[in-house]
Amino acid sequence: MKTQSRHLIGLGSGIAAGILVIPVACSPDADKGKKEVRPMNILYIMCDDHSYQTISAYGGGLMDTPNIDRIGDSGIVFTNSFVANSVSAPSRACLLTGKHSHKNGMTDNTKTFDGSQQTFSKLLRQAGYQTAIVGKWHLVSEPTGFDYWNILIGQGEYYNPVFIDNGVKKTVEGYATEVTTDIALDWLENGRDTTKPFCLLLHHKAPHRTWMPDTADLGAFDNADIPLPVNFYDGYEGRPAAAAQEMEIARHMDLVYDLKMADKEGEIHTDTGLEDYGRAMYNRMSPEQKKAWDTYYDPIIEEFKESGLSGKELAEWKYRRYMQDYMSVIRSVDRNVGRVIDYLQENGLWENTIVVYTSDQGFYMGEHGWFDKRFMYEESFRTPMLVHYPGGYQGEIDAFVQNIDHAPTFLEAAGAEIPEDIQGESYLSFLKDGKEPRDGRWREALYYHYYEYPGEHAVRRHYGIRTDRYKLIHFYGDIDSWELYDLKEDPHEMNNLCGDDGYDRIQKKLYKKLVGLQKLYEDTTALKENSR
Ligand code: SGN
Ligand code: CA
Repeated sequence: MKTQSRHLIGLGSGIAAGILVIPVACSPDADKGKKEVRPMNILYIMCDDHSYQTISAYGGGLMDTPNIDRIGDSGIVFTNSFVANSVSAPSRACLLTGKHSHKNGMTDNTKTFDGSQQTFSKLLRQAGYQTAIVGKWHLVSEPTGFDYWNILIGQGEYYNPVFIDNGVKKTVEGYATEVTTDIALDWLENGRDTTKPFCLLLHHKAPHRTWMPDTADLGAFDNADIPLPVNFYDGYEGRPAAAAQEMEIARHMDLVYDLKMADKEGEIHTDTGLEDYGRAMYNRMSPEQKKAWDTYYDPIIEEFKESGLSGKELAEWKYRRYMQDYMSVIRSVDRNVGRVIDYLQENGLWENTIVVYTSDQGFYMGEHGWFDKRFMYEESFRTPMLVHYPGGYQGEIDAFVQNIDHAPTFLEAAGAEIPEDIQGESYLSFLKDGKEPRDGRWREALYYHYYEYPGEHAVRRHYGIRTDRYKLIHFYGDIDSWELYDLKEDPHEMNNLCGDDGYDRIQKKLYKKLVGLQKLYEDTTALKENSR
């Protein structure tokens, strides 16, 4: 493991275990020199489906995200951040519990989260924090362990979304990313108890499907250079599960629903069953919102109708429109992250608040010809993760971190005990001084397990292990196949090396490690599937 330092800034002597030592302003003479010890606040910003490819701090070159980058500029850009199960509700359960899906019970999006179990928000509360969650929740059961919650229903809506404000439903006029930010800022300004440290989870619905931009951002990427990924035309040779998915831009992305071609004449029809939903989401808009929307999309719809595109031309047109919409949605996310950072800075909170920016999983930006996520392949397994830790390390960290690590990190930062049954590891030491936690015995391999099949997009159940160079995956169920990748030679994961004589020794070694992790995490389902 190597870390790459941009520059190490002086560590204040008061920074220890995430505890900020603030000199007491008006203390009586007898107390002179005494310090008030107060844990840092925590602001965890998580977007839904935000790919690292569309964050400029990760150097993707697709677009600029100056505000998200501010978090990394003053702190750490984690270049190897991953999830344990690349789909929303499971990812959120991993975050809250610090445990893999088989331990927290939330294995897929169809389950209901058991809110009676241990979560870091409950433990932070016991440690004296005020806790809040605003935005996408997606765990079906009511939030527990939060002093304040104001959440979207299910996936939520982009326009005029309905929130459940501590149990009461309210439709809020406006665009989801703006509105969610407004609610969070209002809580910071008026709702929180300033005598306590806070932990606020700010969960945006954006940029989830169907990537509806704010009217303010329509057309922002009309002239952008959006190159086709090198493996856009993947034929999936040697990868039966990849061949069997239903998330191809060319074949499964709906013209009306996903690409907003809901023409007023009703002449464009699609056969995915999603057309009506596409028209319904437009109908949620106010007359002013519709006007701005139509001004932008109507000419595109007309041009599309006249073009008569088909085959590769149509696939590439779809890809480009998808990316333009997706990036326009991110533009609003970035602007709103900027509003939050400004608020913290203007109110003296930036110096005592840990700020995390991440996503519930990664997303395909046309790699392998796909949108969506779920696979253990790099683009959906990885997430962006940028962390500002006041007075802490500044630079890039390339050690493996995973979403089960946030819970123990926040607990350690709060000075609270980390329960034995938490499976993640605290990355606090990286934040403080860039050093590997556990005296250099940090994890060398990651474990992953995805369960949602049969299900939307038809991605088969699979589990696997990733080391710094290799990845071994086992798809199981109606497709039973092992895949092995050499990420150094084949970063796009096109060449399944399973069964290749030259890699026999490596495969055996990885398999042994995989079993070791399954035993460590007690994933009995996977252990049984290994030899079935
Ligand atoms: C919705 C989407 C899917 C997406 C899942 C899960 N379909 O069902 O494309 O994979 O959410 O996403 S949609 O027709 O409703 O848009 S997740 O991020 O919440 O896990
Ligand atoms: Ca998601």
